[in-house]
Amino acid sequence: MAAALRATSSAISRAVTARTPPLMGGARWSSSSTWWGHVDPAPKDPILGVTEAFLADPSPNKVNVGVGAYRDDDGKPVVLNCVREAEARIAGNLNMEYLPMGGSNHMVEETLKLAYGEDSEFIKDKRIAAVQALSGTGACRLFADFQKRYQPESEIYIPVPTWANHHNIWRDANVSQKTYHYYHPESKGLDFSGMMDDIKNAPKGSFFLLHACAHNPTGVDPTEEEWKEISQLIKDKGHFPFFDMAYQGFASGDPEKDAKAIRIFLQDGHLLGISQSFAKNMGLYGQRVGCLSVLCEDDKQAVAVKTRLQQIARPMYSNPPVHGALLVSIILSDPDLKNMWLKEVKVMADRIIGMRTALRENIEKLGSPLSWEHITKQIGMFCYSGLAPEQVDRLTSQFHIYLTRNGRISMAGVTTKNVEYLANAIHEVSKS
Ligand code: IK2
Repeated sequence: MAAALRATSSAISRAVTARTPPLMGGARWSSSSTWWGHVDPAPKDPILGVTEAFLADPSPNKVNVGVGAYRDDDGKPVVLNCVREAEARIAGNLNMEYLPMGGSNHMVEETLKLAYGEDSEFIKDKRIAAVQALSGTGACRLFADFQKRYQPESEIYIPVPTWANHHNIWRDANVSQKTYHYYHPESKGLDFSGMMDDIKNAPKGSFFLLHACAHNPTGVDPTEEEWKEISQLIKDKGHFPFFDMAYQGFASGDPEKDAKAIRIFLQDGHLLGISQSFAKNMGLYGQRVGCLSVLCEDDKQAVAVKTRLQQIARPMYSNPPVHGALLVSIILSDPDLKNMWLKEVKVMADRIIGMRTALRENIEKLGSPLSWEHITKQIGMFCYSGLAPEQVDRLTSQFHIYLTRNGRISMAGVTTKNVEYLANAIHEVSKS
């Protein structure tokens, strides 16, 4: 028995040694080296680093329009009333058991209705492989890993610009990346012809990452007509559309309207993937609730894909967290709570739309000769101001206003109290 155990343990040890990679940078361990001496500090995250700098600034005038997290008109984080109500309902009634690897089936079922439509034939026909994910980031990452595993030669086409983390996600999943034209700096709108050319010229069967609504960072979305043309061309070229929908409800105030692009693609008969997040539209940022879905050819394929998604999740985090998923499933399945949620989403979207008008009017009132029309034309949480990195630096050093260096202003951080100050600072740095 002891000999058998010894043999097993040395076999395990040999197997582990064989899998252990050499140390980074070509260095191998020696008695004089340290384990982590070759590790350099990572560069600051371009978005989260802004919040760190804001927090460290003692100025009483400081303004944070960096991170895309909703604030009320007093600049305070918001917990929605529907969420408070759902929390009250579950208080004391819960055990803390693990969810299955694919998360809460109830939450996933309700979430799919938001993206695919309440009466979607694809839901009825069980053609959608879907799992709960660690918010939108986790859904994108799970998909990227799935793509690498089952379409290992494929590339992902990412818009320029995009949410900076998209690049990290597909890079870490080892999927090679290409870009497509999206934003037109002169018009501060969509570069539709550039985008169409890139879709046309991409090798057949490429993957395209599309922002379903409220594009981050530009706030520029294609019109319905443009989406129809994009969908048709992606279909003709045999590409795979993957929608990142982190802001459903935040563009128009109505989650149904904001799903328009996806519905057009569904009508056109695409097979597609969708990442959904409840960070913004339900204010569940830190709860990390989201969903990854892949529309398949039939129910059998959907089962296979779902089990593979679960298999990818298992060694990373086993199963997703339960609390936020419960809140989402309670809110979406109770008609009163759902109505309350829809109203609250609209309040958030409308406050942002109101702040766009106020910011533009305040800058124009100061006599700026530049055009600021794009502030009110763009939609969603962000305004892509067109300010250059040096102008952003001045906003921060002179006025204690914090934003990403690409000139993106999170409109969620603009309030009736700071809008005049912000407008004045933007006018000052854009004058010369
Ligand atoms: N996809 C997009 C396009 C996003 O904008 C986000 C959230 N970004 O918010 C931070 C910021 O840009 O200031 C996500 C996905 C992922 O969000 P989450 O993982 O929180 O659901």
